[in-house]
Amino acid sequence: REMEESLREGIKKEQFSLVYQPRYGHNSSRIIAVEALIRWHHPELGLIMPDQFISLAEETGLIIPLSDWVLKTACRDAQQTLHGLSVSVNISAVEFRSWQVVDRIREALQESQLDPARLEIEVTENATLWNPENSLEIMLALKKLGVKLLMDDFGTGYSSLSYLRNFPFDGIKLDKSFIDGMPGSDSANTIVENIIGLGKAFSLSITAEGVETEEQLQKLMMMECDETQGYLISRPLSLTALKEQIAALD
Ligand code: G
Ligand code: G
Ligand code: MN
Ligand code: NA
Repeated sequence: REMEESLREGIKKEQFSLVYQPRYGHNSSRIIAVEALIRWHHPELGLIMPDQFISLAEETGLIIPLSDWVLKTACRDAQQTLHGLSVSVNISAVEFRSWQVVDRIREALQESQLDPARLEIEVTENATLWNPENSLEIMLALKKLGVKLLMDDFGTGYSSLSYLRNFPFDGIKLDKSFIDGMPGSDSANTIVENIIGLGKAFSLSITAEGVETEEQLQKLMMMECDETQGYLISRPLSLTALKEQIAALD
């Protein structure tokens, strides 16, 4: 396919950049971490968002070199520029079908000299479904490296929190679809409040994703949600814009 060829070429020529979306702590005045999100700058087509090429990368195996570039760039930026902040990287479920993922993450850490405790790996629950025993072993090996594990898009799949408890996750990111219904929908409020409560019972940090309004933020703070992320607080930013933002907050 034509798109596959241009993705292959894009990887070779490094036509990508990362933007970073801040994640804020409970009182939402402090950035505690940033999520790395990839962008493709195609020479003819211009800016291409990940929704339009990640699944192709997964199907073709190009996700491996692409994700290696993301890991290395994010670790380097965190080590050289984002002092004190954690950085999270999205790793595709397909990458969790192979032990290679452990070596690849170890290599990115070694190359950048980043403290492993500052790297967070975001995976969707699909990563646990392919071969639960195998993926559990892989996740335990990642924990041994010292990185953190976050379950992304929580609530969109089939796992219950008790199932999740069998995997060594440090936190969950509550999917935007739940936050969208807040605070108007009683059922959305109830679901979010219960997930926050169960998460706390299992010592998982809870991030609410896709927070867009002040009302949602107030409600989440009342529910003692640990962390928030969303356009209300900040859109994803270039490294330069992020640095300015951090400096302005100091
Ligand atoms: O940045 P944006 O909101 O457009 O991201 C859309 C989707 O692409 C999200 O589900 C996000 O997790 C995914 N995504 C963004 N960057 C990466 C990446 O570097 N690797 C993988 N595997 N997925 C990514
Ligand atoms: O699947 P994942 O959680 O990694 O996806 C993150 C995606 O959500 C990114 O594409 C990011 O740009 C997007 N995003 C982050 N905050 C908001 C928000 O407040 N509203 C909307 N609509 N999208 C958001
Ligand atoms: Mn994510
Ligand atoms: Na998510």
